[in-house]
Amino acid sequence: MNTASDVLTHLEEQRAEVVAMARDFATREIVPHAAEWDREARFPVETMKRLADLGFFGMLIPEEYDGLGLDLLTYLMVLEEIAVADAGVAVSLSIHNSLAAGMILAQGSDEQRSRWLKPMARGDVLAAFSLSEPDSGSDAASLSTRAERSGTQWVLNGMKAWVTNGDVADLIIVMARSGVSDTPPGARGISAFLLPRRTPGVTPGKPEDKMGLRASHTTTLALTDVRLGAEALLGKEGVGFAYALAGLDRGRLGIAAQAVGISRAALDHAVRYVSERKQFDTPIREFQAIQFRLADMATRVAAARSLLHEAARGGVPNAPANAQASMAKLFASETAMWVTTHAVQIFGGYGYMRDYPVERLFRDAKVTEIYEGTSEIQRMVIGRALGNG
Ligand code: COS
Repeated sequence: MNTASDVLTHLEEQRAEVVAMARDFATREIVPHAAEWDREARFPVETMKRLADLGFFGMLIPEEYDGLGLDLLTYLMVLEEIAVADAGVAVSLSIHNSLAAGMILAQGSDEQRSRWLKPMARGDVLAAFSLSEPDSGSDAASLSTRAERSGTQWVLNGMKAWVTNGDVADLIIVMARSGVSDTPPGARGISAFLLPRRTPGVTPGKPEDKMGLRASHTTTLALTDVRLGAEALLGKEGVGFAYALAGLDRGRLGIAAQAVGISRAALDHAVRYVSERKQFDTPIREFQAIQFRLADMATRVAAARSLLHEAARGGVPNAPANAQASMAKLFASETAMWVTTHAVQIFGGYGYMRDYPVERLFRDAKVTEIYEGTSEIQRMVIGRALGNG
């Protein structure tokens, strides 16, 4: 009979194996190309296929649907490894795994799970998530895309914004206000729909010309008389906003893992550079100003990772359960911005040049403080949870 400690040992061995596989793949197949993908704003189709072959499109999908069925912590550690190499690739994977697959697993009917999860796990279907609109960002419940009933069908009209994987996804989970004039404003009345991207009337915009995360594509999505069958409704009508926020709780852990990966990469580059770079006839690592800066960087990266891992286990001490993902995302993303800023400073003039990787990491870090909820929204979520706790 297996004891609890046998099970734990097995889980830890499996975790170490999967994380090592991710690190190895990222080092060999992503790191050498990341600068080029950034320069050319190229979504790396072939590399995504190889990631799918490793099972990384089905990390949280149970084995019965052909997924790897990883636990949340292992999944986040894999994302960190991918983000060390390229944070753009990491976010494409995070949206697919945490948000899209997570929402179908949590709210999908048996039919919807069978229809979508297997092809998603195999990598035949890449998925996206679409909540924001040009005029609806932090105030997500103000969205105005409509889903109206027409017989047994739904007809969607509206404009969505900032959709990661928007032009390359096969399936998009879209939030729209259902019903017509009787729909109340705000969170109530929003529903979630499973929208195949090639449905007539779906038009992704051209990829946005972004500051960072340029290997991932972000687009608008124009919806014009898009007809969907009744089977496209995910979960219950009118509860889509709560599903989206629950999805974002998982998604925000993914962004925290991405931010830890960016920070770790910046720290690694800085540590190597200070041994090579000499000023005043001395490797700059000998200077205490540099040592203290690196010490603070390393400490913050370790703290961000620890908080993330505690949040993934749902066990941040003395923290309300519904604020843990926000805490991890807030701290990890602000750490990423802080650590990359200091990495650029250590590199001096070279750090400001596109030839050096810390410049890209600095640009990549910024959006982690913005998307899947700005730092201000995370503070609001944490503050409200404290008030209720
Ligand atoms: N999980 C599940 N349900 C949740 C939830 C969560 N984490 N947080 C809130 N809900 C539910 C609430 O219980 C409420 O349901 P009831 O009306 O049935 O009680 C409903 O969702 C609305 O919640 P709330 O009243 O808190 O909504 P607000 O309009 O005040 O918005 C914020 C809450 C601001 C936190 C939300 O709009 C938000 O997270 N905004 C940022 C959006 C974002 O991250 N966008 C990025 C998208 S990816 S680029």
